[in-house]
Amino acid sequence: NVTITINGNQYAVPSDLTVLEAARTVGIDIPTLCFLKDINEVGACRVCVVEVEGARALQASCVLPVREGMVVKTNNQRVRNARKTTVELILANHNRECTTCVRSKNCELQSVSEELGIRDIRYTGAKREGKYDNFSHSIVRDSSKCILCGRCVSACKNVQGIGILDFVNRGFETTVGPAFEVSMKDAPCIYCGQCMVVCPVGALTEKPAIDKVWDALEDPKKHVIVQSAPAVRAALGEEFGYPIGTNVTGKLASALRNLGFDKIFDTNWAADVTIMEEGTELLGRLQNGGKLPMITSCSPGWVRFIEFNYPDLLDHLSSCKSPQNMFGALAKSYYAEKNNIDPKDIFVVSVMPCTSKKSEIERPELAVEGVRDVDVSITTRELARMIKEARMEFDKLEDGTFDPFMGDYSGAGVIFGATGGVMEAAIRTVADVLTGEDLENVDYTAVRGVEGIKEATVNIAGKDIKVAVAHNTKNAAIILDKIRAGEADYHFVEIMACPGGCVNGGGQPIQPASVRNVIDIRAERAKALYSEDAALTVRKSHKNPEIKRLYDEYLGEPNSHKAHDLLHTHYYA
Ligand code: HC1
Ligand code: SF4
Repeated sequence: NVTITINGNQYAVPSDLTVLEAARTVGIDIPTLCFLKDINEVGACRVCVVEVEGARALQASCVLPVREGMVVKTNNQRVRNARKTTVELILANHNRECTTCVRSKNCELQSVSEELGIRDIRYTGAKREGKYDNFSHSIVRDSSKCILCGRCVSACKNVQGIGILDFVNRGFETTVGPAFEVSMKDAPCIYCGQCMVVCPVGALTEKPAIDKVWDALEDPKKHVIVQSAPAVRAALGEEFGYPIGTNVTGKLASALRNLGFDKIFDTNWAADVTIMEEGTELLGRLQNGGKLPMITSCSPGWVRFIEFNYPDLLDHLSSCKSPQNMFGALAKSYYAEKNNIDPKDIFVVSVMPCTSKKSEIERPELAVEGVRDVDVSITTRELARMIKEARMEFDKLEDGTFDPFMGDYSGAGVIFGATGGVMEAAIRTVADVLTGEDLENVDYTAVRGVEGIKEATVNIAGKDIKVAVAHNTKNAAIILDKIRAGEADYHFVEIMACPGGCVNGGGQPIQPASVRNVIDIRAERAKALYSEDAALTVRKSHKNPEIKRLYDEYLGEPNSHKAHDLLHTHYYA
């Protein structure tokens, strides 16, 4: 410990803290804008300045280590004025269309201005001209709102190991964007959206698609079906004041029903289908000397990453479409046929924790005989906006259920949304198939948790199956380098593009730095899924009666000819 004086009072604090952290441990908050723990610790915005005895200039507290005997003032006139000046200068150069900004009420610049009591802006002058780029299917970049905090740059470069975004131009013209400010559509961006969820303002947002959903719901000719992804229910509640990690499956179903969809189905159901197809593909590769390790293909950001960066390894990817697209393909074939509806009249909406899914649905090779699988994909955040627009009181909704036929799911389908979940779900089924038994233990905890890379050996029917799980693309690259070098002896690998898997996807509710700095939102949201899994009676995909029916009455066997036509795909180098 060291002794430090903050605002005239002495405290003993751990010696490895910064002044910012030390102050917070004793109940004194210092405002920040650019700081994001472990991701962006650069002291760039200077909103967190403090006065330190003996130092002439004010110091950025987020990067200033505590020292024995240090005397700090966090709240005198000089400090307050400096912070106000800094924020006013940012505001003077900011496109302040707050009332119509998608981040209004969830904007850290807005909060900090309010907390500092800024009522007018003393600076006027030229504003940097902004670039507005909405050409991709996933991301909108509006540099007129960028405050140059660098969080997105760090998330893309240091967390994801990609580096699409960086500071470009100089001086007054400095901005953040892809090299040469090309469109995000033309950069090798994987659309993971990890830059968006750390953006404190409205400079990076998802490409909105709500209007297309409202239009479809109004169209009497359309039969509108909604599916929602496993991870949505683990985070949607945050938009309505629930604590992080609350599972809101029942309210989600009721909200979707109130919005007027014709059928409320579940991507979890399609996750069970994926396990049948992918598990069978794995068994086939193991038995017939196919390409190993086989790697999961459900995370579209991850698929883009391998296509851009490791095209020589594409034959390791499972040929399975993602659950999102399997669902769409089956809605427009199996469901259409059983209910005598023309597939052309069916409109499939997906609610996803993901921004890359918006681009995935546009991949032409995923269409079946010219009919696309999914018509519109919206994020968890966009669904929350629809619920608010419809003026539902979310917390007062009764717990509802999804519709039968494509809405019942196993616990295996639920855990897809957390890193390691697809692997665990697959092992549950593969183990039963290989042993010919109904194994009682279904908890493969070695592949759970937020460690970057997890490895395990599972002994099934006397055979050792070696597996690995990686989340975020920086960790994915480590595994791929091993495979490329011939140093990996895994049989099966799960990769998710986002840190923590889909629960922390780029389309999930945005938590400010003040929350992200103290709570591991990945772990909390994952718990919401593992507890739902544990509470279900059916926890293996192949035991789901609706899945048995799908194969008995429609597809025949997993990996059958029909299954291949509808549920499998190929990739591009
Ligand atoms: Fe995911 Fe998946 S788990 S990719 O994270 O395989 O987005 O939730 O829907 O498709 O099921 C996302 C989540 C999601 C697919 C499934
Ligand atoms: Fe980087 Fe992902 Fe953002 Fe693209 S979407 S710029 S890859 S963080």
